[in-house]
Amino acid sequence: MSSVLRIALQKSGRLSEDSYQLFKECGIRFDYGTGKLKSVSSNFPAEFLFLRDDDIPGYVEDGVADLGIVGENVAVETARNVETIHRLGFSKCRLSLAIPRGTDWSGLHDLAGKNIATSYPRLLGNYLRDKGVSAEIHEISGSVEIAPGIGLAEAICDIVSSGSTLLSNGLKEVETIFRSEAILVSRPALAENKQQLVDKLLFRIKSVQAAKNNKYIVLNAPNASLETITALLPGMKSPTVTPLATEGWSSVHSVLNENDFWENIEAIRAAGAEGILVIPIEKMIY
Ligand code: PRT
Ligand code: ZN
Repeated sequence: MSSVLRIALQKSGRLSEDSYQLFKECGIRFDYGTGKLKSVSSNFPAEFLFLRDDDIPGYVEDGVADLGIVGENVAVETARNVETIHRLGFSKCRLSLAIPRGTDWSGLHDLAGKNIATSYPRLLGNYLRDKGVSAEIHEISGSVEIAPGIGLAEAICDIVSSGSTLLSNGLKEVETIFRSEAILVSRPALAENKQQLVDKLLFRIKSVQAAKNNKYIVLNAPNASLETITALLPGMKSPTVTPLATEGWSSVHSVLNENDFWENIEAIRAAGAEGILVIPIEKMIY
C-alpha cells in the first residue's frame, strides 16, 4: 500500500530555516515560502504542512500530521500525546527566571508569594512545585519581558537565547528551569508503512548530523610517530595509512569528531604530524 508521511513544520519563525535546510540536506525537495499551507515533495513520499509552532503538537496528536518539528519547550508545555523520536540540535534556548536588575537574589525561595509572568505556566508550575515554592503564575501570551516594568509581576519566566532582551529590559537571569532544542515528534504507534518511511527519514537525518559533527582529516606523519597519531585518530573503523614518496613518511586519512577537535589537532601536531588538511564531510553513512 502506498503511503505519504505528513510532516508539520513551523511556517515562519525561529525553527523554519533550519527545518527546511535539514530536509534539503536529506535530499528531500519541496516548495515553501510562497504563502502556501502545504506542499508535496517531488522526490520523497512526504507532504509538508506549514503551521504555527504552538499548533504542531496538537496536529500530530490528532493525526492531521504524522511528524512535526517543534521546540521542546512547546512540546512539553502543550503536553500533547506525542513521542520525541529525535533531537535535532538547532533552535537551542533556555527557559529562565529573571528579575529586575537592582533586586537582590538569594535563591528560588525569594519568589515565594510573588507574581511571575510567563507564557509557560505548566513548565513553571511543575518546576516550582518540585522545588516546594509557592508563587502566583500570571499567564501572558507575549512581551513577557515588560511585565515587571509595568507592575504586573515581580519576576518573569521566559525563553532566553543571547540574553539581550532581558538586558534591554533591565532584567537579570537568575535561574534556568528548562533547556530546549528543536525535536522531531511523532504520533505514537504509526502504521507499519508510515513507520518504514519514518525510519528511512531518520537514517538520512542521522547521516547528515554525523557528517556535521565530524571532519575528514589528511596529514603527513613520520613513520616513527604513526602509532601515537593513529591512536588519536580512530576514524570510522581505523585510519588509512599509505606510504609517501619520501622515505620514512606516511599519509594518514581519518575522521575526527568536532567535540574534541582542537585538543586532538594539538596532540597530533605535537606527535610530529605535518601538512594537516581538514575537510568538511557531506554525508556520513554508518
Ligand atoms: O508564529 P509562531 O507561533 O509559529 O512562532 P513563535 O513566535 O511562537 O515562535 P518563535 O519562532 O519565536 O520560536 C520558535 C521556537 O524557537 C521556540 O519555541 C523556541 O523553542 C526556539 N527559540 C530559540 C526561541 C528563541 N531561541 C528566542 N530567543 N524562541 C523565542 N525566543 C525569544 C524569547 O521569547 C524572547 O522574546 O527571543 C527573545 C529572547 O532572545 P534573546 O536572544 O534576546 O535572549
Ligand atoms: Zn508560537
